[in-house]
Amino acid sequence: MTTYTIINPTTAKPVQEIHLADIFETDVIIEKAARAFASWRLVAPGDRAKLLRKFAAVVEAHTEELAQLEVLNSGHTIGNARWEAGNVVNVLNYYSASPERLFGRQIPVPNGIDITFKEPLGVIGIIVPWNFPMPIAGWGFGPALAAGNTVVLKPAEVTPLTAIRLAELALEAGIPEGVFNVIPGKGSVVGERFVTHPAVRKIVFTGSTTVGKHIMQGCANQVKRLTLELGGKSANIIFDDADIEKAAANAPGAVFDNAGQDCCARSRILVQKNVYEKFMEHFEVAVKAFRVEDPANESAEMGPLITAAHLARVQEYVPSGAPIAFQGTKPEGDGFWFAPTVLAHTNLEDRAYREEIFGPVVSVVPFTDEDDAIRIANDSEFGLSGSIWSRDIGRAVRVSRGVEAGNLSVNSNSSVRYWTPFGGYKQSGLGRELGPDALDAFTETKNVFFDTQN
Ligand code: TAP
Repeated sequence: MTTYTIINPTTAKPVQEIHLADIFETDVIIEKAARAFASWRLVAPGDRAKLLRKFAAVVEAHTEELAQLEVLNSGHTIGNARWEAGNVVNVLNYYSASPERLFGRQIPVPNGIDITFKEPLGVIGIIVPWNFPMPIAGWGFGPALAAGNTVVLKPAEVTPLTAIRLAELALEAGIPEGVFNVIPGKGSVVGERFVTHPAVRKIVFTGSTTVGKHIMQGCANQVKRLTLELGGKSANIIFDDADIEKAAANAPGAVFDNAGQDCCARSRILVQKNVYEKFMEHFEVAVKAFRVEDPANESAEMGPLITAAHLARVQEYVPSGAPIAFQGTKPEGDGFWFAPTVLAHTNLEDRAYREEIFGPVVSVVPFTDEDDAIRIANDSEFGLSGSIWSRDIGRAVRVSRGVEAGNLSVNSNSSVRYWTPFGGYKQSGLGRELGPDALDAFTETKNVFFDTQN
């Protein structure tokens, strides 16, 4: 029997042993989900809606428990962890409206009537990374269940605790046995099996671009449906006409939130040359004031990195001699701590500038004008998120249209709103999650023609 020892990233101490499923156990659960599909898809739309609302209510009643579990397992700040549990509630409530609104179309055709139906796919395999265990799981299972699919979900090996609890809460809410299944295990075992098992009709994968490409190749064998949410190296673009103090005060949160372990982290800050010095002065004050501390403290703004191995990886991006402009603080002692670090690059071929570090490290680069800003922002294989700070509405519109990224904010660093579509350009992903159209990714369109001439 294979197990994994969960380590609390704040203390580096073991928390719990988790059994990792092998391929046979995975198959048994996939087959159970396939059987449950036959009845779940037939649950009347109003009843499925009620069950999802009940599931949301039960999760809401356990918000604090789930949040504390995420602090323990993932080192998330308690404020973030409460938001994350709340996001699952919101997503379930939002998509509970969908079963009763899963409309097809009646399309005018000669000699008959033509109707489209939105039909569920079957078993959906959701593969979740360790950086946002609850929200990323919910963005998949909320709309998937609403559309009438059943779900097998593999949490990241290192962060399974909240997903395991969510599956228990689903049963408590009355979601039938077999409809929502969480299978803790290795990506190379459970995740791979989702790709190869013919009963799994779609994969929703969030994680690294490297593993995403591998999964995409595997899905090709069965022309398996696939949504990919992958890496990022997003630009935070600050123009000279912006509120520089505000942009600088907000910039640490835009990249150091969740210790930079955020696919939407604005890990490249592009500042117009003539306000570069002013921005850096204010930014330094904000970075040094950013509270990196025990994530269980209500005042914490940043906690530790997820594992010792990840800490070592992040450290490699900041070798001695790295162009450090300034750094924030970190606690002493155990735990996987890395101080917020600001790099002022002159060489834009540096690994630290081009690659996704997934830690609290940001690069700051000057630019001359709008075209230069767009050119630098787009000079990346990624295209997930980003911000534009300017008081000039025309400029904000032009630059928003020019930047190749799926989710942009003007005079704000927010990325995720469950009401709006989320996903990446280029190697940041394929398809969109959330928003009003999410069920399109969990249904097939069936077209039926009725001949009225016979
Ligand atoms: P990965 O190493 O890619 O792992 C993600 C998930 O895939 C884990 O559950 C992992 O299992 C599993 N996996 C690994 N190898 C697999 C395989 N061969 N077949 C099937 N599944 C496999 O990523 P990570 O380090 O956990 O997460 C960080 C990455 O996720 C970053 O690049 C980040 O940008 C990206 N991310 C993107 C988004 C969006 S929305 N675009 C959101 C969050 C994170 P194990 O845990 O067992 O390895």
